[in-house]
Amino acid sequence: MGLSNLGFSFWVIFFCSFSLSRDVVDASHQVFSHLQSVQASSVTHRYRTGYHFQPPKNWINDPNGPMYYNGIYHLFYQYNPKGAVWGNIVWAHSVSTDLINWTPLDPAIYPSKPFDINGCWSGSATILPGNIPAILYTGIDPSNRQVQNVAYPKNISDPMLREWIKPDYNPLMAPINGINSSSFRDPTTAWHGPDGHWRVIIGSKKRRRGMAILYRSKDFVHWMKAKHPLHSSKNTGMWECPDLYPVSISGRNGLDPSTNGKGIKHVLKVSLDDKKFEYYTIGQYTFQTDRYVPDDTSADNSTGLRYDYGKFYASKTFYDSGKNRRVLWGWMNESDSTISDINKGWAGIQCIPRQVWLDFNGRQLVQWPIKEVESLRQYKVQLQNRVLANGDLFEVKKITAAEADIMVDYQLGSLDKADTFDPTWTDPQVLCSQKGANVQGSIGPFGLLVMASSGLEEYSAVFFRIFKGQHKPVVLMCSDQSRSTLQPDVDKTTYGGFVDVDIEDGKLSLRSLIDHSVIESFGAMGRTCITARVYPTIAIGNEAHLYAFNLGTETVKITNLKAWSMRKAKIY
Ligand code: DQQ
Repeated sequence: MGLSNLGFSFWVIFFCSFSLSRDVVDASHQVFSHLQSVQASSVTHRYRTGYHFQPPKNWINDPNGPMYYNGIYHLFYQYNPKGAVWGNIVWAHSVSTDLINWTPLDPAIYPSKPFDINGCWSGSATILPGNIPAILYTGIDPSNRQVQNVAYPKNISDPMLREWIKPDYNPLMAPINGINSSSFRDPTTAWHGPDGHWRVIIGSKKRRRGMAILYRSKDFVHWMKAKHPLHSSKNTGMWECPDLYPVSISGRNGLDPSTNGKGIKHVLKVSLDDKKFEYYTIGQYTFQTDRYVPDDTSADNSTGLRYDYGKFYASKTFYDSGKNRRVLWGWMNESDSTISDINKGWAGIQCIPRQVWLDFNGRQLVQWPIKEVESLRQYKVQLQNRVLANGDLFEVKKITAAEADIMVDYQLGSLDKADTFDPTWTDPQVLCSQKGANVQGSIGPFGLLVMASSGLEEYSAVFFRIFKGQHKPVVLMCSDQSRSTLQPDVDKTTYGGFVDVDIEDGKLSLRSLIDHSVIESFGAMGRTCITARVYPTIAIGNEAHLYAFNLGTETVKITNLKAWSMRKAKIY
């Protein structure tokens, strides 16, 4: 089926000869004032994506105000119209009917009034009664205070909602009564309670305590700060882009933000400004007290659950009433240097939107790329029942390996043979860094080498290791970028996450969406997700290859492998 064996010795020589490099994860958007308006002289296409969302040029960060309105999806995002580093931020705007192909429009919200003259930062959309969309966003005022504003479509009968107006009664919320004016931002979608009052939370902190400040309103115009935050957690630092939403304890359907009651849990996600990653908890939100209490199965700090254990930040969900699902967007920053971004003329992409729902065990979320992405699948290769012994490697041929969707189902042998898990191994990222793709184990490492050069001088490895835990097998998923490029000036951090899945039957799966400089991977049908950005120098375009491998001493079987070449999406 278009697959052939590469010799074991060849593979081992290259695979075992690399050393790990662990760079520091960069800041989400550092301020380079002198570079903010440096125009891109030209746009380099080399690492541009084929089907992940990105504009033709310049810097992008957080997805803002995603919504489904009258049959059209709207995506706004933080955008610098003047250059490829963060600055001059406006809300760029694109529309779509399938969340995959997009039509760009003019920026919807940009600095023009005293309450946002120094910046239009992140926020969310709420559909008000009467089917009126409203956007709440953070404005930066003339004193550089962060304030919360509202904007409405100028013409509700324009299906594209091109123009937005900002009422003069803005700002709705100002940092008074002890709120830190530089740590008060990113309003969520509002929801209303049985008392008919609206609620919204704003990200903030008090000293090192991260918090979600709660406001209430009867009319969406006058807002009152509640006495206590909806939730806070010590030593977590500033909470950016909070997101609170209900999930059903049974089934995958999404819920309107105001749903609560029996059979419903809530999710609170926060983006940690200090760490540049996010965590979420599953918990109970009580309308009557307006308090959110995480379940004791969810760690409420930076060791907690993550949507994605790789490059993924400032995410936001919305309820897609058209398809009755909850959809997650996240920003994927670059892993190269600022100077490379200026030379490329662009920086930042958005993830493939993911449907999210509560796992049947109630302990975590499950995420899966929205079905619509499958419309881009073209040529397919498939193979079944392929056994991989220790050191085996084979190439998945005939597809465009730089623009692909690949799904692999594994059948493992006896789990008794697994190496013993040391309970002091609490940090999966450290474990993946210490036990990279070249470190032999019993069950694993096995997985995929993606964006690989034919001589394996360059590749990224997405793989699993299985350990014998005290009560059940421990599954570790890693994305190892240490050999992803010959370029020195790139963050090659190895990422990792544990996978909370029952594998007593020996079944495990991996899916990767590969798109030139992106590897978005989903372990165990979306129970653990890891995204990496890579910049190969050899494994580019047709020189990129895809391999399946096993370096564990135990044999693993690929029961089913499907891989598709992906078509480019129409994005601009
Ligand atoms: N990005 C926005 C802020 C937000 C941060 C500014 C998160 O509103 O807190 O571009 O990446």
